[in-house]
Amino acid sequence: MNIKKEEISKVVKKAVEEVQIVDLHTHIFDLRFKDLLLWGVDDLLTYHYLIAEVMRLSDMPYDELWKMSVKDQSNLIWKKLFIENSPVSEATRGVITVLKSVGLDPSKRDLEGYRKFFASKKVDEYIDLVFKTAHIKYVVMTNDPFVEDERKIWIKNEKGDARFKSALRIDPLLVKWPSSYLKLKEWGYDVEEKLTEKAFSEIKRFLSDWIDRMNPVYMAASLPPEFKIPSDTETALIIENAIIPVSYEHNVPFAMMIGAKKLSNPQLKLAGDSVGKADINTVEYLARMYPHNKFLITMLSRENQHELVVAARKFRNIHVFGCWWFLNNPSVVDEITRERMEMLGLSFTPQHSDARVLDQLIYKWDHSKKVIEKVLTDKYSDILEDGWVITEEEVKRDVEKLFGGEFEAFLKRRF
Ligand code: RAT
Ligand code: ZN
Repeated sequence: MNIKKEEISKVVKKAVEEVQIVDLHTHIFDLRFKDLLLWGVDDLLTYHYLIAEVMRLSDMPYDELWKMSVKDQSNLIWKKLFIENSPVSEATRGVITVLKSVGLDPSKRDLEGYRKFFASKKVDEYIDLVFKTAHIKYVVMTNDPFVEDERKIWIKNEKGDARFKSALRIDPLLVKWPSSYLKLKEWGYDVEEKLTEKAFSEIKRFLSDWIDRMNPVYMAASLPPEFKIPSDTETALIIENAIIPVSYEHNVPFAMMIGAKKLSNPQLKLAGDSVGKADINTVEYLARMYPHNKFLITMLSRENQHELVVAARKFRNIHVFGCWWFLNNPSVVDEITRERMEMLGLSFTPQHSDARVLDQLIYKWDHSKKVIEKVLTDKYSDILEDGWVITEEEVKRDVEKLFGGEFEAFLKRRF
């Protein structure tokens, strides 16, 4: 049945509320990875986004912060960002959304009480609760074989939880070759620092071995603003001579997350990365030169968004995803999602959560869904105004595409 104009917002709201989400980029882990899975109020409060915010209000030496226990850091953040100031930033608001959604009362401002609640939970049951509350079908993790704590679990080849799929993350291979080649050597690959044909074939063997082991949804790397291909940098050479052929051969797309300026303030550690505008020509070059390869692309700088959408219109082997990191704020998500929908229709994935703490799945999706719902309602309203008709099933279909369906369809395509 066709939807009446005045009912469109209600129908979209329901469809967005109920959709089962594919979260295509997170940093959470299944239970095999034990302590690498972060959850609960102290992990929420010590999220690196909040570390950056709290240090703006303090003259404490950075070293002192890093010497503190997680609990003490969390106490400090609670006091400074929630009690001495109102939690109006996106990352502080997120903590409140989580507390409310799991049945706690944010108006009590009772950090100890919240801690008791989480201490009483069993992690496996809590995973179920979070996935149910956030309507998650499955998440894609970030799995870096160069991280020893992860590697030792992968090489056991244990079966994981099907709701957690893997992504083979290869930043060290691409951006730290002069040290990471030593690791490859240690693991039995016949490489030297010099990038010879032999080295490329050994890197390909390394990637294939890890693809066989992890069965990843994609390979991925975070790349700096100055990332440029073609060029004679190690990053460019390894991508063109090893990643591209392996990605094609295994039909595992290459996800490029471009524009992260690593450790702009090293004292802040993980919280110290910044952003820079990157060169869209690199993205277009790869899509043009390798039309049979598939690329998942997100860019960090707001200034890159328009040209990225245009590039995606030109190259069907680019799938644009997410409002990444510093863009994951309602005002910016709204702008970018409109821009993308106006030029790509439904052929993109508006958001991923980037959750580092399990519970963040709840707030990241709650906040983004509200914005995406608004954008979609406006777009439907415009065409209904001009006489188009839409059924409830069509709204459901469209919403499913935006929250994972289109991504899955892209994974299945072979160009
Ligand atoms: O958003 C974040 O938490 C960043 O620190 C990064 O992890 C980024 O998302 C990445 O995947 O490199
Ligand atoms: Zn991330």
